[in-house]
Amino acid sequence: MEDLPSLKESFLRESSSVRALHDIQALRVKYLGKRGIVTEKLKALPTVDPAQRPAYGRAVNEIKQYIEAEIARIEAHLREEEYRKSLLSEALDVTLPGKYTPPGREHPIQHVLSEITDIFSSMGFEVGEGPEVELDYYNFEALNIPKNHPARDMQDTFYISDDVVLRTHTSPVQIRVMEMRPPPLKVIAPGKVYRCDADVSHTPMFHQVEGFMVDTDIAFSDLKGVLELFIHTMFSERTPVRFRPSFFPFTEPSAEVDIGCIFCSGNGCRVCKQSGWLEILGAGMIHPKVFEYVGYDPETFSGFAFGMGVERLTMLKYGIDDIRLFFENDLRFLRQF
Ligand code: 2U9
Repeated sequence: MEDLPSLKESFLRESSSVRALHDIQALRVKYLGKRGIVTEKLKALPTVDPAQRPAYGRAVNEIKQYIEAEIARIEAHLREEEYRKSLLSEALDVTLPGKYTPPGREHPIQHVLSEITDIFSSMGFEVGEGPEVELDYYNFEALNIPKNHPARDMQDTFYISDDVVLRTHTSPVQIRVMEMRPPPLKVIAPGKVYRCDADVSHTPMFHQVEGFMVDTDIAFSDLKGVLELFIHTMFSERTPVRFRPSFFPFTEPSAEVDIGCIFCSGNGCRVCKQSGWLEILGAGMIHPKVFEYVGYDPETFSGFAFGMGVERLTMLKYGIDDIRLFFENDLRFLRQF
């Protein structure tokens, strides 16, 4: 009984010097823990003189309750203080400027591809799609490109196996469309194509837009009308257009299409190699053999087809002299468009 006041006193002294939450925990263990001073006093209760035991028990319990309440009060105070400090140290200044993430933009090739697609869509052409890993049959055979044709050489074509290739043009898409649907048809096939070639004007992968139209009575004049309208929309209404005879296995007759040089207005410069003209398209009337492969009667139907390389067109449109710039992802180059 006698040492109970000094117990309270020592607790008061120690608790007044508590500054942090871990100190309060130590104090709790010291006084109220399993072997704490107050706990030991309660454990000693049976050894106390039975006459004094109730008074002793009450006194110890009173001290216990007092210490419990004090510890809870100090702990709450410390927690509150800690919270206040964290509010100050972790304060967020919502008025500071954010970190700038520049928005991405369309790649120039994708931009020109969309431009081409939009022009043909406005003329009523549908957009067709097909596999980039293609059967030799669709890529060559059905397009009247015979087994001994140089385009089939390993030097020019990526072979996956004897009869599977990476498509070298998007024409197989058009064969697949014709196999599935009867005329009349007006379809363009934009997409990636692959050729085993690499220099300033060739990359192993590039983009093409090919297109065709089949119906009864389609004439070369229809081809001229469609391509002239395309060129005049893509470049300018005043751009001169010229058709030159050419050869493709899948068209007969065939033509290459030139526009008056947009850099020197036809006077002759470095880009047009002093000729005044730039070649931008290949085209022709679909070969009767191709119609036979897809099961169309060449006596009933006729059609035209054309093809263009998107990288080449983009280079001409923006005066770019190295095709590899499109694939290096140098932002200084890409930001100019
Ligand atoms: C079918 C029948 C005929 C598509 C054509 C061209 C001419 C042509 C090249 C231009 C540059 C491809 O990117 S390039 O190397 N294309 O010259 N393409 S006629 O003829 C077809 C297509 C599909 C069924």
